[in-house]
Amino acid sequence: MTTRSRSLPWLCVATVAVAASCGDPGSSAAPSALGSDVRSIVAERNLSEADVQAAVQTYMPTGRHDDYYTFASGGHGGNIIVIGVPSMRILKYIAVFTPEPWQGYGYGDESGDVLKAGDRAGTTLTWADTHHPALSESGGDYDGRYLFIGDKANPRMAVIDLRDFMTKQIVASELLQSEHGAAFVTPDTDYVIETSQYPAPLGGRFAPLEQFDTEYRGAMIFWKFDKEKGRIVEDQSFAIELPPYMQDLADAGKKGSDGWVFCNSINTERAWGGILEGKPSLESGSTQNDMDYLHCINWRKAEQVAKAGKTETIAKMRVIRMQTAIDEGLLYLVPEPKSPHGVDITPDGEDIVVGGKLDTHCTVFSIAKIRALAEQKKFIGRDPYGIPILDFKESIRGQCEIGLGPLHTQFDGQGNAYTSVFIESVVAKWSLKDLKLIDKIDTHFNIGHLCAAEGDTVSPDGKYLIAMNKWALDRFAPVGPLLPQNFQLVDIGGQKMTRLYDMPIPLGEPHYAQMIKADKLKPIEVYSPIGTNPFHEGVDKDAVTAGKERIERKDDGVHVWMTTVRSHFTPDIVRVKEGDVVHLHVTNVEQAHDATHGLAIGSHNINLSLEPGKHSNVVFTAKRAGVYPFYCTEFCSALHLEMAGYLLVEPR
Ligand code: K7E
Ligand code: CUA
Repeated sequence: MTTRSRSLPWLCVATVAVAASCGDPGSSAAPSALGSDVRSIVAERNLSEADVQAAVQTYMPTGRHDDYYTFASGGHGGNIIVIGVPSMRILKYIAVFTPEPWQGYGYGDESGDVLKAGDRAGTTLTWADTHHPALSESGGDYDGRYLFIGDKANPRMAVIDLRDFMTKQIVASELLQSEHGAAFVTPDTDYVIETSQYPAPLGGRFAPLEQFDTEYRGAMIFWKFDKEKGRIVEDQSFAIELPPYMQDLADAGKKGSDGWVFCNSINTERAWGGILEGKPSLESGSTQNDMDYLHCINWRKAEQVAKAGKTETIAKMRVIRMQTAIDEGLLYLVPEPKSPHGVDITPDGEDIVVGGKLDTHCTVFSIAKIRALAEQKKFIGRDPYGIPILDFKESIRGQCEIGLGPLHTQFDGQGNAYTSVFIESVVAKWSLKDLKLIDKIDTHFNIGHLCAAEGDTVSPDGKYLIAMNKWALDRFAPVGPLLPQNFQLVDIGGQKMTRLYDMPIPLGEPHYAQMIKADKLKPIEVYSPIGTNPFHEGVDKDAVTAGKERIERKDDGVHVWMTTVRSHFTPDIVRVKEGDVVHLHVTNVEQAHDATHGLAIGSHNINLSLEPGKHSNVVFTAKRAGVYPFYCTEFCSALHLEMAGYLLVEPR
């Protein structure tokens, strides 16, 4: 364990206070002997000075809020975990690609339509593999308005509104069959980027593996984002066809490099396995070359090319074909050390740091050098598809010896970079200026990504870093063979890094997170005006006000306009006939902060979360005659249990 040789002045102060209070005969009921208590607790619990220091740095007294929000992907959970820093308290799970009962996400109301838009190939998906959340940016800085995340397994992109922490949109393109370089935003969130990982014929067609080189492709999708509406505009989005290498992570240029996007690739060998067919496995076939290719894409130029109509439509997506991208000078390759992984642009927008999984270095590419070579058409050759290749040595500023297996890099705004080193299980701190190693701290264990405060912006904060470790091994009480991952909070405020907190993550493998200053977010407290539908614009056309509740039979079924208020539903009896289609329009007419009601209808898989002011619409068929109690699923008042009613389905 690393210890910090800082003394604890407060202990001395407390000791003085104890001495003073003990000397006062009239103070038997006065404050307890805090100093000696703390000391005995520290001794009893066998804590070191560094442990106490870490506890004090992360402890939040009741009611005090954290300085930062961290938005971590929930991995297999298909959701997002919201974590307060430095306390590492979980504040919320945001349901994204998977139904979530408490939030009523996917249990009756319009959230089901959001989820349904993510169906692929006619299949309803109930899981996702979320990797990289991306906060919306303005001028290269997190603006606290939106959050995006993709699904590696089933290429989809989600938009989350940070006013109410709800997923508002999911778009899915059949162009890709897997993705990984997602989500990444351009510095003003004009586009949200989603890049394929495992090549496949574009658009979901079949082609045999023997036609891998000619028929299989990668692609980078630029989802157009409308910041005012808070939605992706599908018909203004476009894609660029890429060669059948395995494109990996991506990052968008900023400041001087705004307009460019950079993407790693692995498997430039174009291996596709075949262990039982006498071919080398993918892992060996894909690691033959000494260099893979960094893809450099001029997206501003690409946007113009797409606008000029030089595209082909595949699976409803406008695609700039590879030859067009070459002819228009918007796609270049630069060799990068074998099996790269992280690609991270420095806060000044001048360099790209690439980590090589099978290398010991971080390679620092100079974007100015890359652009100059591209402009001068100084190519060392072309790949099998005719894409120009720039010279490696002439593209880089240098390399920093890091350790075994450098992956991802974050920044602190003080000119330092922090790189996760997977095989060595450390975070390495190094200087961007002279590319020299400064410090290393152990992680437990096998760190993947790391996330620094405002670490992907033009002005990182430093202060905190979270090491997102894959393995937890002995860190927590055993829970059987499947272990949680381990987030470790690290203090990066000083010259040397110190570890502050271990947090188990028990719902999936998170991969990446972003940390934003808490005061940048302005979440709403209630939906206002009353009747707001979070999935539509403004007040719902079927919003109900007190006194206007009613039940009407119409051509399309039975419509119920209902209100909720502590502690009753109006109406509280709903009579329908077996086989009726029931349209529920429910408004929570409360405006008191936290006065949330639920509406559960047994045996119908319906559970709504009705936050104050919210309106929800539900359509269901009363398939079976019977008596179904419905009730409120949030403990909203002393008479919450009495907040109930009956759905009576009369036999035909
Ligand atoms: Cu390194 Cu998906 Cu960003 Cu995992 S990826 S660690
Ligand atoms: Cu409303 Cu419980």
